[in-house]
Amino acid sequence: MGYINNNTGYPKDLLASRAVIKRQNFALIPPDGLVKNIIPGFENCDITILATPKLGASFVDYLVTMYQGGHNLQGFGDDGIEVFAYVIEGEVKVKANEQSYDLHAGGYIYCPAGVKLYLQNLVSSSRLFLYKRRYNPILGYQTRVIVNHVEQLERVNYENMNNVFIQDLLPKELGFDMNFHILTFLPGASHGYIETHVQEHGAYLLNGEGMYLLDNQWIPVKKDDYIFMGAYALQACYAVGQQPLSYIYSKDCHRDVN
Ligand code: UGY
Ligand code: MN
Repeated sequence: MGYINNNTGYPKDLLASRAVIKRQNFALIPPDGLVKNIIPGFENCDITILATPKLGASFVDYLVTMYQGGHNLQGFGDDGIEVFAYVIEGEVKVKANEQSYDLHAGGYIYCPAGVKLYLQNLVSSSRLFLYKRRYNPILGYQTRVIVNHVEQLERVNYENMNNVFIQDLLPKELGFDMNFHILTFLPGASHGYIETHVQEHGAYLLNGEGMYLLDNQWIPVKKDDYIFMGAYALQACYAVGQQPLSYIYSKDCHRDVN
């Protein structure tokens, strides 16, 4: 008979499988659990390492607090490694390709693989969201240093919703193998559906609070939380409270899967 397991003689499980295959596919890291690390090159800075390949990410995210005189004059980044920095608060001088720029909160810089990023804090304390990843090149296309401020970016309705907005921080060009975006949900707004996709995200919550669905688990989230969403992590959220919920996040793009 088709519903009898031939090996044991017991009936097959027809309504649910008892198999368990569990892989960590997301992480929520609130600020109270963060630990401080020392990383060569960062002087007078506290660094917290967030998502890494150990968590399943193809990138590394960091939170950096730079104190008075804090700097990285050795250069962040390496051959083959692209880097990105976003100023959460404070003011820093950044330098890439011998050009310097002063960035305050909302300012950001992208450096292509092989271009080092130099950082110098200009005030008593600044906080940065940092990212690095091995660049995936394609023939005939390049990236370049991008320096900008989120106030300069167009804010467009996200997927035809009038209460969710997106800003693209990097050019939508084939040379770029990832982008950074800021999504903003007005109170009560939500994703239009539960996303299921191969791309990964590292997200830092800039404002507000909400409920985030991660692999079918609803979790309360708020400003200063960090979320890693691995490939295929189910994901959606809605904003609660009086303020918009917004977060900056990375997303790999423009490449086929090997
Ligand atoms: O671009 C995205 O995939 C984005 N909407 N994901 C997310 O907000 N979790
Ligand atoms: Mn997504």
